[in-house]
Amino acid sequence: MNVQSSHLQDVLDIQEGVTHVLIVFADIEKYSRRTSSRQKKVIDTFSDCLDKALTETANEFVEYAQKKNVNFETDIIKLPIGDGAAVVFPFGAPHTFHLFFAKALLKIVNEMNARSACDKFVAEGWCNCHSNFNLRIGISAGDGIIYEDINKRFNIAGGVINLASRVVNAARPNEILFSEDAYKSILEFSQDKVDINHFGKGLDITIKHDMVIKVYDYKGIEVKTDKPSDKIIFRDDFEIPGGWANYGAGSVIHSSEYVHSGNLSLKKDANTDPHGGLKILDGPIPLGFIFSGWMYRPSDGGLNLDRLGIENDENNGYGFYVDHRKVEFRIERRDKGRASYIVDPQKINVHKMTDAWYQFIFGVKTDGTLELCLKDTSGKEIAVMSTRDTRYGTFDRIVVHGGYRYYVDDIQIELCP
Ligand SMILES: [Ca+2]
Repeated sequence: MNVQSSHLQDVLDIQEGVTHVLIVFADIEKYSRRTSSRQKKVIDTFSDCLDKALTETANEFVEYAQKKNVNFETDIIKLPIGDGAAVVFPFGAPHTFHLFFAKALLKIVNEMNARSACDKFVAEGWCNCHSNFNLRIGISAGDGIIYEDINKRFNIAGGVINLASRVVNAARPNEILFSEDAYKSILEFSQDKVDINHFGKGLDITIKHDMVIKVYDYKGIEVKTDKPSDKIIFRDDFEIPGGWANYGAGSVIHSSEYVHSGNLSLKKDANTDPHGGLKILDGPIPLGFIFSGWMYRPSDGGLNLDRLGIENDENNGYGFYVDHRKVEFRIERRDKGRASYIVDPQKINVHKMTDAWYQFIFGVKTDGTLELCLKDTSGKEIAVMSTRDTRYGTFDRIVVHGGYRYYVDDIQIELCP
């Protein structure tokens, strides 16, 4: 690490540690919402992004580094703090490294997010299925005190680092906020390199003890963030227990035995069809939606049918089953919870369905057409069926029926355009 930094050693020896610093504080949005195994992956990815952005910054300012005899590799201080990191440019004078670095970092992170597109992440700012993350960035500038910490690494103390952490707390995802000193400094000393029009009007924010500070947002960033599909009206990855009720004499519980994403899925247990579990939606939905998700039945899972339905408060509705013994499937109607067979079963195009996750995509169209497609984990279609029924037209719940035990994960309901 930067214990070999001759520049920082000089700051310690000659200036008693006091020097002008530029600080970029990056904070990962909703970090703690993730499972601990996912948190580790997110931090590793974040660390890679930091390194890439620092390399870009070092390349951009290579002439400056040579002229001033500083080394971006060893002289920049990186500190893991809270749900993110502070990057300190301790070069003794105002400059634009911090802004260049912050912009590069946001760009790298957003390109990475775009490569592993995830609806849940886009909708909620976090997910357990990918290592995507959004950053908030706070920038401060001023005199700080460099010291060697108990790990024998260079560290920083003083108001300027505390201020950076206050500023980042006021930032929104994908936003770069400057402290007042950092804003004034970059305009005064780097006029030729930054456009004043890129800064917003100062905003007063209250920090603790009713103290008010002024911050300025930097608008000169192009961040393309995908808007979540507003057609998705329900989604559950089962990472947060609760919200599901038992139906009849069956039970559903959050379980870590088999998962498609994260650490938990929903386990159907305790009794056979129609008993099971249910989730009441936020409001009633009409015809014209796609219900999709993943299911898994272990070969020692007992009774054979995985069976889901979309129903109303009288348990009238539509659904389907996958029969593991016969390796067949079929669309069905539910009349007061009892299954009515409106189409013949068909063979699934594999020898067995147990011990592997498979995806179901169940479309309920506005004209009463019901379509079911099953896919294996590689995305290959292994079963397709369609039929039509117009008896029911409004639904308000997802019901887990069938034999026990099997597992459901990553389900969603998307309204058709
Ligand atoms: Ca899950």
